[in-house]
Amino acid sequence: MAVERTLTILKPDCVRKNLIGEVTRRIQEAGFKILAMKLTRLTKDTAGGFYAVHKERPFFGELTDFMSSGPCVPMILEKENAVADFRKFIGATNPAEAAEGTIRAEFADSVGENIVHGSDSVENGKIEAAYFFAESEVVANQA
Ligand code: 3AN
Repeated sequence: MAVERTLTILKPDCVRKNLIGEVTRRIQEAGFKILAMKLTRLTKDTAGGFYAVHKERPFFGELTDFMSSGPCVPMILEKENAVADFRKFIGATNPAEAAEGTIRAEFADSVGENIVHGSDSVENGKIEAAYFFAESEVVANQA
């Protein structure tokens, strides 16, 4: 299996619930290496840019309001098979359908406020990582 990178965001609900530490601990314990992370706050416009593929969806306004409602913590993660493994680790988009023991099953309130984002492909992960981080902020060599 190939070593991949994925982009996660600990969303504003994760930050509001004081879960930055707990979720980060679980991410590391599951074997994901953090190559970059920061606390930042999206505006409605920058949230709209990040979720541009969902622009025509009925929940776009709700999604961008929520994602700009407070600080969030984007991270670039690295691991073998990172994209699929991270999506498995966080669980289904709708927490009611998320498998037991996953981040969303345990901590998320709704399909809109679901604690974490995870890239859906290596390709999109690259685009999403570049949305938050300059190359100089990515600590690839941790030896
Ligand atoms: P995922 O983040 O699990 O890949 P997507 O790509 O289907 O899910 O949706 C992007 C984001 O849009 C989700 N993280 C979720 O917070 C939000 N979202 C998806 N469906 C809805 C919905 N029906 N109502 C509100 N927000 C939604």
